[in-house]
Amino acid sequence: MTTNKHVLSWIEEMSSLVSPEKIVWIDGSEEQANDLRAQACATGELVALNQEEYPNCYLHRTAINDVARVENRTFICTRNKEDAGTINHWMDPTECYAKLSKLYKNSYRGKTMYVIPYSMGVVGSDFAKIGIELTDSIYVVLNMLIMTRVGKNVIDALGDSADFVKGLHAVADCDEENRYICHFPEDNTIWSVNSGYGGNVLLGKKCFALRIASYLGRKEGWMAEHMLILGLENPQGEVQYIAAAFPSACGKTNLAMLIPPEIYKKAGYKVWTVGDDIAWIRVGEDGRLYAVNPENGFFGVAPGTNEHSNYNALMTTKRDCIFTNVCHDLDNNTVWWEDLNDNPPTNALNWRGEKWDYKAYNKADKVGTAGAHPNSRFTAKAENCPCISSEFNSLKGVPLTAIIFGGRRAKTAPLVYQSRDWQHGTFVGSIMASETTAAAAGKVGVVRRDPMAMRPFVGYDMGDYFEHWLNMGKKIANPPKIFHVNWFRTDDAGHFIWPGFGDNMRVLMWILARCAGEVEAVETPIGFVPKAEDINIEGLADVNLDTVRDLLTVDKKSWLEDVENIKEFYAQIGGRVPAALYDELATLEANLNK
Ligand code: OXD
Ligand code: MN
Repeated sequence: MTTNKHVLSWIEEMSSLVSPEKIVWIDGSEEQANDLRAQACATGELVALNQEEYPNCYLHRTAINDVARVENRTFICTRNKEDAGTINHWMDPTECYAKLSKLYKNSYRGKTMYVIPYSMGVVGSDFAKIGIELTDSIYVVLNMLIMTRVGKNVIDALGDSADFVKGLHAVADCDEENRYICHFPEDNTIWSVNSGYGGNVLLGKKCFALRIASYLGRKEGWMAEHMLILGLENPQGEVQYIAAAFPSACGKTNLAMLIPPEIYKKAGYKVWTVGDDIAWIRVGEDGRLYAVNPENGFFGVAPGTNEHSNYNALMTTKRDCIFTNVCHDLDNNTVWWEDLNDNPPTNALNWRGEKWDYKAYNKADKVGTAGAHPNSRFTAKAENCPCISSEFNSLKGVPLTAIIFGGRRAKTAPLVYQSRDWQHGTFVGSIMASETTAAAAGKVGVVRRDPMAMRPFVGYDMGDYFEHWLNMGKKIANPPKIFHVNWFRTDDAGHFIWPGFGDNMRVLMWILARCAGEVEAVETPIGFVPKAEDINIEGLADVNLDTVRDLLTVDKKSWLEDVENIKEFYAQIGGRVPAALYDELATLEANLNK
């Protein structure tokens, strides 16, 4: 497929380590993909679903001990420990290569090495970056074919260059004790071993498009962010683009694909999806920020996805889709997950592949009793999404009018507030906090600080990352305005107050009105909040003006508690937190004490 000597010698070196029986290049063709699907079905790695209802759709189950990203086994391996920062786990690169080499040794014996040349971003655009993943898993190949742009044109675009990310993956024994997801940003290299779960093994996604890319972005003057991108079209046909960062499983895919409430739909508003997880952002010639989604598909959380919460995502999964760890309805040979509908299958296998009794389902023990694992996924093609943006394949990206940060806070953060400027907006991003979810292994429901939703994904020191944000601000003549939202405030009984989902558009409309200078706001110690009457609640049954007032309150006491927590967090990040952010923290504290 190539004569590129950098590529060939690296493959040679890796294959002498892992000892495959043979090497197969993935060319992106439908014939080859069909062949691989047939092989995977023959071995049970995939189950072909009812092809009438779900054409070209398959089910896969991972190992039971391998169902989520593993942050405690994810390492940034820079030569100087300080460059990885205190938030990341660090290993010395020489030590790490040696340690993992032992685990890789002969791990492909009797297996095929698949070589996947892929591009993050449209091949040939200024944004695009190339990677090659070596893997022993057909499941990984088939997922990469959906999530990235794969094939000969990628290798042609690479030419003789050595500028590609080298990814080595082995499911090996899937041994939890020896599972490692290691990044060597200084070598453009990713090594992942003993896992078969998406976030750990689809190396183009979190590993490359966030951890390695954030490192490259700092070096080269651009940004790699954990953000969805959506376009909001008004009745005149003008589209404004918004990028938004939320921690894992806070509804990024739902927001990216939202269906406007009736009042807006009738008036002719539309929402278009550019991306649901990752944004690569550069400064354009006009001094605005331009964003692309470097992925080519969606790796979405299945449970909770239904006709009402995310009709567009559901439609996207109806063809050419790989489902992972969902419930298998044996009567219809289809799939099911919690909250898909009220008709759980009575003759089904759960995510572990065991006979499942839907009556035993207990919300408090989802992992134990649910039909689908709470972090079960669909891998679906972006082109199958009914609301995919016409700019999805744009070479220059879409201009950003607003950036939104959000978290899952039961009490502190109001429904929405606007930062005063880029520096303050960077501060607002740096203090983001949320409750942990099932997307990463570990405890669920604990509040943790998650700056820009990038805590698990920055490939270098977090303080340096903040500095990079501030430096980018200096290069943007027309910066987007920065906001913070919280859809998850609860009442004293623990119920969500704001309806969320499509109704979040009402908040987006205020945000765009602010960006256009069309609406006033109230200055508070934390930034600008809306006047309650400026959030359009027409047609909402359970929300009145008092509810909105309540959602917009800034409780000084809980914010002052937060300030103490932020101080601790900044101290934990260490000496590289920029002075400008400490100034913002001091201003916040002084404002709250006024
Ligand atoms: C994801 C995540 O899978 O953030 O997108 O965990
Ligand atoms: Mn994500």
